[in-house]
Order: sequence, then C-alpha cells, then structure tokens
Amino acid sequence: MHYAGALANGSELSLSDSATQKLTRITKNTYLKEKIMKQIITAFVSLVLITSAVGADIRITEYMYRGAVDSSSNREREFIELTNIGSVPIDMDGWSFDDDKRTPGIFDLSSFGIVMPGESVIITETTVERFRDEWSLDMSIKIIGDLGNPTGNNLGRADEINIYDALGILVDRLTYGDEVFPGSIRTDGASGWVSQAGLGMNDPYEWTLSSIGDMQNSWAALSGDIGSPGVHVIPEPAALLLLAGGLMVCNRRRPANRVTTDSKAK
Ligand SMILES: [Ca+2]
Ligand SMILES: [Ca+2]
Ligand SMILES: [Ca+2]
Repeated sequence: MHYAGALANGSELSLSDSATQKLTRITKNTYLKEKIMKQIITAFVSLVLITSAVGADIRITEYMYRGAVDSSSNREREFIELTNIGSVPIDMDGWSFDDDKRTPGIFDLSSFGIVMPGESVIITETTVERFRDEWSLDMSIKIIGDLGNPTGNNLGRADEINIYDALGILVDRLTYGDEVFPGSIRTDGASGWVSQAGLGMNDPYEWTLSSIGDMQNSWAALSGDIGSPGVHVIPEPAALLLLAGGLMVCNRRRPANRVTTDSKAK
C-alpha cells in the first residue's frame, strides 16, 4: 500500500510499503512510550504520597511501663502501641524509638514497614511470640520485641517515649510519671490510653488507665495485665455525638442511628 500526500509545488509524494510500515512502527512506539511514561508518573505520584506522609500521623496511643505481679515473678512485659491516625499509609522504614535518652536511631522500627490508616503496631520488652500469646493477638498485628535488649532503653515509672522518623525528626513524644506529674496515671499492670484531644500533645493528664471493657474494649492478658494492644478506638468528636442525639429526638419515627465508634475494636 502506498501513502500519498501533496507537496508545496503541487507534485504528489508517495510512500512505499516499507516506509508506511516504518511510519506505523514509529507511531506505535510513540504510543507505547507515552503509555509507559504515564505508568511511571502514576507510580511516582503514589510514592510521593507515601513518602510525604512521613512524620504526619503516627501517634503514641497506649503504653505500660511494667507488668502485673504474676506466677513467673517476671514483670518485664512493658509495651508501647503506635497508631496511624491519618488517612494515608506511612512507611516506617528507618524510623526509631528511644526513651528519655532522646537518641534517634537507637531502637530500629523499620520492620513495621508500611502502616495502614487505622493500623496499630506494638513495641514490647518481651519476645514477639510471648507477647502474642499473652494477649491472644493474631498474626496480622505487627510486633517488635526485645525492647531495651541490649540498648537498655526500656521504660521506667517516670520516663519518656520518643518516636523518630527516617530523618531522625521527632514525630511524637510522651513524658510521663505519676510522681513527676501528680494525679497522672501509673501504668503498672494496666496500660494507659490517650484521649483524642491528647493525641500528639505530650500531656500525661490526657491519659486514662485501662480497665476491662472500657472505651478501648480493654481485656486481661494471661498474665493479668489489662490493656488493648493492637487496636485503638478513636472517639467520635463530642459535637457529632450531640448532633446525632439531636437528630434522634427530631426523627423519632426513624430507627435511631447507632453510634458505631466502638465497633472498630474487637
Ligand atoms: Ca519497665
Ligand atoms: Ca528508661
Ligand atoms: Ca490500644
């Protein structure tokens, strides 16, 4: 097949079969290149979305500095729960923890990997296997064990929790201690959990001692420790609850909307 086109002087240009095939190949190649470029740009944008979320929305949501007295006389079962309270996944590769020594990089949190919105992860002083057994947690909950071994940066009665991102920048901090902050909680045998207002605020007075069946649906571990490791319930803002209450009064004929906040917890 020949391809014909008009030239400026009125004569006609015709392309041979091989030239037409060449032109077709070039057109196809250009289309493929554009398609590949679009895919590369899409992948890059996704990467930027994950990367730009670093430091944004990981918060300390629960901690316990010492376990209850149990038959083993070993009370070193402390743990810290971190939750992604944002709306995008966060890659924790390169992130780290330290206590009141405040040294970024000292206890590596990289193996948490990408933490999804709403996901809670655990750091504990015990082994991963023992912690999972103690609290009957399924395999989907990410746990990093052996906190303080061999670095010694485990938690005491008055101490500090510091979470750093991959650049060593502080993401969240809690400085606590019932003696240093009179009237604040002492997480000895029961963990503490943070209120919504206290998320990321480093305010020990925004923390509540866990009790069985509380707002976090806390339960007792085999050792007797009380807490809710691996799940964090974010309360509805008070304004929404008031609004829901008002709507229920105005629409008595409709079935009342259930407040389902607690359903996120198991
Ligand atoms: Ca401890
Ligand atoms: Ca310490
Ligand atoms: Ca929890």
